[in-house]
Amino acid sequence: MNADLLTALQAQRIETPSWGYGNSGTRFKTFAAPGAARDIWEKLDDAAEVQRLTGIAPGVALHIPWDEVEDYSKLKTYASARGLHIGAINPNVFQDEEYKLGSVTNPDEAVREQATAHLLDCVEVMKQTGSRDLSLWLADGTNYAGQDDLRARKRRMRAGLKTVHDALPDNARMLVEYKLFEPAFYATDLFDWGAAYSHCLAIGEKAQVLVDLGHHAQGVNIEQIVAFLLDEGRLGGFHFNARRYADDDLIVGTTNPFELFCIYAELVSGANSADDVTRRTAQNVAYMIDQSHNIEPKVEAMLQSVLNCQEAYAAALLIDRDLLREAQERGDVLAAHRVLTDAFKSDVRPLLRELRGELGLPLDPIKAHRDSGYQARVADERGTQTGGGGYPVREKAGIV
Ligand code: LRH
Ligand code: MN
Repeated sequence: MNADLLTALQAQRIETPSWGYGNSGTRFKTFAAPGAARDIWEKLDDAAEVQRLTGIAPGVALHIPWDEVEDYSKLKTYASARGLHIGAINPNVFQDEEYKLGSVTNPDEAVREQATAHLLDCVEVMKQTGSRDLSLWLADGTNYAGQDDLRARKRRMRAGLKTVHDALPDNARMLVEYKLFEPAFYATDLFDWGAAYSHCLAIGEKAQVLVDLGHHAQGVNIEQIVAFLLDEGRLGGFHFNARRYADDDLIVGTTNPFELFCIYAELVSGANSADDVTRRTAQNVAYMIDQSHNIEPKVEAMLQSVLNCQEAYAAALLIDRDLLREAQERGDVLAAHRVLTDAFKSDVRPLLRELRGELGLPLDPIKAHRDSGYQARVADERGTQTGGGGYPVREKAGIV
């Protein structure tokens, strides 16, 4: 295998989300999965299984307070004992009653202070876990025209983000995640890449944009947003998942594998750029998965997700960049397009088996996971925790 290819594939890193290992669902139902992780310790055990089988997923993102513990240094030790490290810290200012009308954008100053205090608490958690990234998604928005002053909310947002930005330790970053809608259904305060980007420019160098693949309107060209933000030096990271309709949070690469390939193609192009800012930005992108596995076995779903990212990256690395540039420069539209589709259509699985062989990893991680009996063992040890979520069943809701 060509040395550069081997080096690039060995250096690939995909961070898995703690919340992807636990029970999760929709507003209709959360089905209880046998052996689903019940707390952060079991979520780290499951992440260790994914890392054992892939070698490219040592980072685990936390969500606070879902993963809150007394002693984060104990959590850090528990993770490193399993070949893992604690990755991005995700605050949560979207579940407390006070946040109905917003968190840092709330008309009520006391609520804004409460939200900012939680975000600053998460900065303290970063210091204890040694995390580089504070990953911020804010559900803030409105449901009806006139409900609140949209420009006033924009200014409150910027002030809140600025306060947190300025509290970040050196070498830390805040990743600003945008989303078109849900749970707000009229206006979301961080509604698209442009809103996130302009806030990042205004609040400081440590602020970068996070692209969640499920947070765009239908038909949006996500790889173009990626190329733009890379070239601006403001692409901080991804929440990888897949969707057909809205924020479906399905396994990455399952609904539109060509889109995932094109995103990786822009990242490989950025990493090979002669422009220092673009190249450094590409080399510092945080690749994170953000999914909810409502019907799939959680660990195998996460494993499949990491492998889908590995395959998309491997194919993007096979793009003949000189041939592509030549065709682009002479305006040979279809020849240029075929350079990309030839790489996309190449079967990278033999190459990845060779890579795993060289790294002493199982050649077929899914088969190795199934043969390991891991799922049956944790189902036996952990049992089945009652699912939740969804509308109260008719009786309890007193609906006759
Ligand atoms: C919001 C989101 C955000 C997370 C949540 C679990 O839709 O993508 O990144 O906090 O999912
Ligand atoms: Mn997300």
